[in-house]
Amino acid sequence: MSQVKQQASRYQPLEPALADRVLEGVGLGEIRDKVRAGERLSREDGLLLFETPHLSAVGYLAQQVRQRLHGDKAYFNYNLHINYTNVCQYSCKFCAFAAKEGEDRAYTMDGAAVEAKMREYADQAITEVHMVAGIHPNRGYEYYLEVLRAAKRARPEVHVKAFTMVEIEHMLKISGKTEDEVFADLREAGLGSCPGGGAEVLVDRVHKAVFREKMGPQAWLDTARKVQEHGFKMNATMLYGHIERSSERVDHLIKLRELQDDCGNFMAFIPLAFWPYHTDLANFGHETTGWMDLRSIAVSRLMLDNFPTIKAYWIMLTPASAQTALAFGANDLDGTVSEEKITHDAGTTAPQHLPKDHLVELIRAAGYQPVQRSSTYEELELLSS
Ligand code: V47
Repeated sequence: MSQVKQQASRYQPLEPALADRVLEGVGLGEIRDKVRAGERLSREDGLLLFETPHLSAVGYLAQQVRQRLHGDKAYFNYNLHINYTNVCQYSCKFCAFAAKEGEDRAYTMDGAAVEAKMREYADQAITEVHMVAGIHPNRGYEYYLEVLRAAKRARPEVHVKAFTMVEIEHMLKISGKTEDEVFADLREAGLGSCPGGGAEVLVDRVHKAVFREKMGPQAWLDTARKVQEHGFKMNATMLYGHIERSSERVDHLIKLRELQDDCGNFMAFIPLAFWPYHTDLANFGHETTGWMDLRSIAVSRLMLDNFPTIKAYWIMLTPASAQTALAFGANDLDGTVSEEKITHDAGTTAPQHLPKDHLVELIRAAGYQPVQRSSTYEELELLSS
């Protein structure tokens, strides 16, 4: 932990007249004016922000918005991941986690195993468990309720953030129940909110090329609408750094922004950096660069004017880049995590776990005030800067 301890230097915005001249000089004067006025950015603005070589100017603009919304605060939570099965009926090209039944690396946790895993962490003050997994072809609707109930049995006070839109759509299909009944079952079993995975890139070309068997863009959006209309809060993600184009990233962000206008129950947006190892894109892909990571954070902050939080997920960004992202528009580092498998199977160099003290030090060293939050962004503990 000591290597992150250093003199904190607070975010210092450029002197406005100087910033004006720089932004004008690099062709971002019009976007600057819109950002200052709180005006919505257009598709063309988004494209320019992804294409301009002046990344620091994009970061500066994103920081104006981040500071306006959150001041000096940077959030994290105390959580645990449980990926309860890697058996999956789909074969998405970007995924190294999924296995087929009978493979040596295939595993499936039943309710008792989930409960036991939660109890292993009994001495830790976790407030959230994040549960996502493969779509097991031979487990029925009751299995999803069983893993939920098991987590709650072990730790009733812990918020369960579980099931991406892919699992929710699957449950709606296989349950033989109405939409209202399924959401009532999930609520009764203890579902707190939904994570943002499975969206990948909400564009048909990318869907066909890399995850064609799984739900497509419109189905993801329709399911997210259902979740929100049934009163659940959720997150949204974008998996970037593989075959997608800048224009497709912008389209993805605009689709999310429109849905948020309609429903308003998205809490956070999380750009997910693609890790290529052991995936079907391993030969094509390479790790994302720091440049791409910071730009994705910054452009998301600028385009998603109706999302309160932009999360820098350190498991995918690495702790160093996630910390830097706090000065490029991000206001949240996710949490302590532990036991994450999806990104580690794909070769992330990030550790499995960061202790709370380490997250706090990362935030402090970047000049921000650490705030431990709940899953739904209530402030639980304000630590000193
Ligand atoms: O849905 C799969 C992505 C997602 C790879 O909502 C990959 O708070 C990188 O959604 N390289 C799961 N990414 C993770 C996720 C998430 C994480 C943290 C917080 C939240 C939240 C959500 O990971 C999957 C998929 O989009 N993914 N394979 C890969 N090789």
